[in-house]
Amino acid sequence: MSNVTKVELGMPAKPMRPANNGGPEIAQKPGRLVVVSNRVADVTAKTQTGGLAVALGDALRASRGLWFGASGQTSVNALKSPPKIDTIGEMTRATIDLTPEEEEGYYYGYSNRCLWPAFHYRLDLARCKESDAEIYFNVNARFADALMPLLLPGDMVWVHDYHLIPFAEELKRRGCASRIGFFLHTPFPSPEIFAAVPQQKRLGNALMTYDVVGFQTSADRDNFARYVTTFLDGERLDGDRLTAQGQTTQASAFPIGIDAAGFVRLAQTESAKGPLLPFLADDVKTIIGVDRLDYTKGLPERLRAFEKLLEIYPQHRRQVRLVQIAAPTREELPVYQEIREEVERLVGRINGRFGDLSWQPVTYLHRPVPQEILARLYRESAVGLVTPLRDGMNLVAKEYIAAQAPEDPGVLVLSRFAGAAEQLREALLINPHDTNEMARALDRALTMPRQERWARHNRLMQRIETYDVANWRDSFLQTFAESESQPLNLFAQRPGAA
Ligand code: ADQ
Repeated sequence: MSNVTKVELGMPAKPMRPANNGGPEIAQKPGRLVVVSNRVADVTAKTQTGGLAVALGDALRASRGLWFGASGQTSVNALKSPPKIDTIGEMTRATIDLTPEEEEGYYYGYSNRCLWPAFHYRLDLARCKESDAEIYFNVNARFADALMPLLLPGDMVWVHDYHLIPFAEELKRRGCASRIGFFLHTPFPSPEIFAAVPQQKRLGNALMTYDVVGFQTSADRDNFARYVTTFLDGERLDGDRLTAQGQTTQASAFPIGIDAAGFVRLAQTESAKGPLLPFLADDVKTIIGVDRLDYTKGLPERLRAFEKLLEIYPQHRRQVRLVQIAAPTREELPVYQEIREEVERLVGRINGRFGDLSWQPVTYLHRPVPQEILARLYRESAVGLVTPLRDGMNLVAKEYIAAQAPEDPGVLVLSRFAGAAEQLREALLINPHDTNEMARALDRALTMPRQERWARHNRLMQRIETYDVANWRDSFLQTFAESESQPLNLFAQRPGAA
């Protein structure tokens, strides 16, 4: 089962190189890597926790590259201020501040009130205001103005995520001849959903100006291809190439992974320290959930499924607990305040309904938790419960698998609507909208014989180790290195473009 074919996953049947056994391949390629993302990871932090930040940081150091993005600070003078440039060892970091109006319109407004919900199939929550869209396109143009003087011939510019869809078009409009690639960390929704975004043509055409466009899954890539053929009058060429409006791009799936070997080491080291908390030392089995507190993550659905488990399988009462770690996120937006209230109301209801003086069914923490603690919690938990309504990939599912003790592993219960479900087929796959199905899957996970747990975990682990974060990076960079920079077709119909 570890041989995942190209047809199934839209990625090479063999990994680009064995996992985690050498430096990034970019080291042998000419030209610098330039990473562009909304926020720049703190590459000076003594302990880097994000696998993504470490993987990109390694590639940037190997090519003496540059990481460019917003600083996370706002300033009323931002429009007049040049980028702040720091040299950090062998790489450079360049950041710019946003004005408060830009942060509101570009980040909270268009990116997180329009694109984030729309890409997660939540058109009911999508507020795509034209005034926010203008600020979004203008911030992308300003980012391009700031980056242009810092680019060198031969650079490969790798742009990340939905905040920066128009970035390649803006760079090329300014005469940039570098190859420019894009990776979307969220799902790409079905064409009918994407076409409901008022600025869809402008965004779709902008994506076509990239030389490579990467998606998390083959389903996302196929959605984009269908959008291009149906709504942009484009064509699907051989391989993964698409053409529309005089632009041709390579659109492929590159499923993101974790630093699997690093996570295994972390979980092993931490587990040697004994039970994390006294309450985890008892015989009660733990179901663990770890998420940003986002409405896409299916937290109310998860809590209702746990409640249903206690309701229809009374034998699990006092024998199981749910530990839910929910990190605060985008709290300025009212919809995030509402989801928090709903989650906290459900936690209170379940604890009030089923708990007693010696057993609390749900332990809920509304804060981020350090990775070493997470690794230990995963390892001590009999079930990892990952129930997004939609998710680009979901790295928590992969971290849970990596943290298990191989001889006595826990069971992953995973939403079919997480990108990770395309790869992690030996998890118990569930529909997060079906409370009864989830409750049954939880019962099955809690009572699964050790031999079956072992067999499932073994296969999942092989896949996670093979398709780790370094493999994701190197696969993308290899495709990117083989691509050619396509010039901007200035005669194309570009709705809304200046
Ligand atoms: P996210 O939506 O943030 O990322 P996810 O992949 O689940 O989602 O998590 C990213 C990281 O955050 C994981 O390493 C996880 O451990 C950490 N994390 C989550 N909750 C935490 C908590 N309470 N405390 C501490 N750490 C926590 C977006 C997309 C995903 C995609 C990633 C990477 O939405 O679908 O998998 O990018 O491409």
